[in-house]
Amino acid sequence: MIAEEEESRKKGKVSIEVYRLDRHPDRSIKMTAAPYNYSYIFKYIIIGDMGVGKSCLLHQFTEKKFMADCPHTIGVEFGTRIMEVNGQKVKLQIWDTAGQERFRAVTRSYYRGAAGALMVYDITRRSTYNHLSSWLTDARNLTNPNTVIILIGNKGDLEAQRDVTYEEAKQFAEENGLLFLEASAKTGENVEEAFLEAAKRIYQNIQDGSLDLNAAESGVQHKPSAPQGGRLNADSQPAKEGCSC
Ligand SMILES: Nc1nc2c(ncn2[C@@H]2O[C@H](COP(=O)(O)OP(=O)(O)OP(=O)(O)O)[C@@H](O)[C@H]2O)c(=O)[nH]1
Ligand SMILES: [Mg+2]
Repeated sequence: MIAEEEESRKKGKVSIEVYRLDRHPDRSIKMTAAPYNYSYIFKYIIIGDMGVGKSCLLHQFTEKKFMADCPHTIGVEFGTRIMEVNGQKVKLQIWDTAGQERFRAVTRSYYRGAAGALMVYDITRRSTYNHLSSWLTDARNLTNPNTVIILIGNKGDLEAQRDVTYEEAKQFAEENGLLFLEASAKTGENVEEAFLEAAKRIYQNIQDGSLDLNAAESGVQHKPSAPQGGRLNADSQPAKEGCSC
C-alpha cells in the first residue's frame, strides 16, 4: 500500500497529502482544541463509491473551488473549516475517504468517533446509488448510534444525465432516518448547506442531551475552558478571533 502511494506520487496522480497509516495524524491528534477561536470540534467522514465527488465536495467546502481533474483519493485525505452553527463557532475536522474497494479496510478505521457522516452518491450513476445500503451498513456498524448521517446526491449540475430521481433518494433517506440534499461540488450548490445541516443536527443532539460530550467516541470536543460534559451552554462566550488552528 505504501509502495503504491509512492508510485502514484511519482506519476503525479496525488496532489493532496497522503498519510501513512502508521504516521497518521488521527493517531496523535486526539482532537485537541488549542488555541481556540471556536467552541467545538466535530469530526466528519465522507464516504461513498469512487468518483462520486467526495474530494470535490470537501475542496469546494474548504476552498470554495471546483477541482475538474481530481485524482482518486489514496486512503484518506483531511480538511478543516470553522463555521458558525447556531451562533457557535465549530471547527469541522473532515476525513475524506477513498471510494475504491481496495482501500475499504483502511478507510473503515476512520469511521470510529465520527459525529457526522456525509454519504455521497452520483445522481448520474445509478450503481453508486445502489451501493448505498452497503455504505450505510458500514456507517451504522462502525460509528455510534448518535452519528448524524446525511445523504448527498452529488453532481446536481448534470441534470440532463440524471439516473436517480430526487424522490426515490428522498424516500430512501426517510426510510433510513437520514438527512438528504442534492448538491453540486461544481457549482457549489448546497455544499455549504450539507455540512451545516449535519452540524446543526449534531449541535441539537448536544443541546437536548442525546449526545454525551464525555462519551469516548462522541466525535465532539468542547474547548477545554467549558464545563465538562452535560448540556451545551448556548450563552457561552464566543472564542477569541485571530487564530484558525
Ligand atoms: N459535473 C460535475 N462533476 C463533478 C462533481 N463533483 C465531482 N465531479 C467530477 O467527478 C470526478 C470524481 O470526483 P472526486 O471528487 O475525485 O471523486 P471521489 O468520490 O473523491 O473519488 P475517490 O477519491 O476515487 O473515491 C472528478 O472528475 C470531478 O471533477 C460535480 O458536482 N459536478
Ligand atoms: Mg476522493
